Amino acid sequence: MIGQLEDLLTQLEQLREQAIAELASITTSAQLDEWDTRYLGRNRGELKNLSAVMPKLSKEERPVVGQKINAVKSTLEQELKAKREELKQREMLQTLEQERIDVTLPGRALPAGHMHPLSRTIQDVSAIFMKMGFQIVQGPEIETDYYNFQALNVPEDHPARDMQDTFWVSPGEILLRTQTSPMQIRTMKQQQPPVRVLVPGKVYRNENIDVSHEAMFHQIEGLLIDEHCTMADLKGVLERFAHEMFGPERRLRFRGSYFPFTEPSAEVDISCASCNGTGCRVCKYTGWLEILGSGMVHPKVLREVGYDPAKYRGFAFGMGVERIAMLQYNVNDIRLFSGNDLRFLRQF
Ligand code: 2U9
Repeated sequence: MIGQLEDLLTQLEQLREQAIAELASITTSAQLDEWDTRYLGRNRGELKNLSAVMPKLSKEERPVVGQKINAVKSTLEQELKAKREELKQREMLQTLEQERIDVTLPGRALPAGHMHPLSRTIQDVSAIFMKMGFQIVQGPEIETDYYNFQALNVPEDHPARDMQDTFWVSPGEILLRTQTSPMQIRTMKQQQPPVRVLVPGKVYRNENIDVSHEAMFHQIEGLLIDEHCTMADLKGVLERFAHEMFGPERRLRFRGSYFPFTEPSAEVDISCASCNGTGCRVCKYTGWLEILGSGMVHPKVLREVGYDPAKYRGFAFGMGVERIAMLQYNVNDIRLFSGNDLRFLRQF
């Protein structure tokens, strides 16, 4: 039996050496799992196989072999644990290496857009009037006949209705607003004076399209209502606007005109920047460019919204945003603003 014992212990020692030698060449977790099953596996592992002889051993031999088996097992388990840790570290380093980011590479530029020139003009104009205490308000583009015409002193048989060719949603009732004025009516019906509002927005007119006419365009209208408001206030506010918008050297000219919703009414011209008022092609040799319509709010309009015309006066004005932007940026065709041609838009 002694020879057999020696033999068994040698086999166990060889198993240990062989297992450790193999372990050294293992490079992946999958290989390590295989190694684990092969040597330490509870079912058919090599160590388990050698332990199978235990019952056949004598009482004296059993603890000797048992100790050796336990020693080999514990060594292999320790080695396994160390190897697992080593592989984990190595795999982590590999991942880090593969996923390495070169922070010195130049970034990929995102295509950045910018504000539309009309939006910029609306912002520029709004900023000037906001400094003078005007509030910016916006309202519906689909309106009723009442707010767009009747409340503004444009009755059904009034010739002004021929002046503006309207897009009707339901004829005589619902329409696409031809001006932003219906919003001023809404504002006045909601609050008592003083009123100081600026209303930018889209308006619609059934026009023949050409370099200076579109069926959809933008307007900015302003309204101020207070006690003791006069035409001098109107002139002062519009002059201040023109000087901030186009430069302090520009001169203004007020020409008598007619609108149903204002009385008296005036059209406002600005001295031509190209020739400084001496006359050139830009101003058609007049020295002046029309930029605004304006006037004192008609008493009928004040009465319609419930204001007492004996107590309150007001002035109003309106401008076409495209027209202002064309003067501002020297654009010669209104259709460019809604054409969405990037070659045009990128110039702003
Ligand atoms: C209320 C009372 C009066 C607004 C006004 C104009 C004169 C005007 C045109 C400019 C160029 C329209 O875009 S355009 O074609 N506008 O000339 N607009 S006074 O008057 C109002 C508005 C609201 C309650």
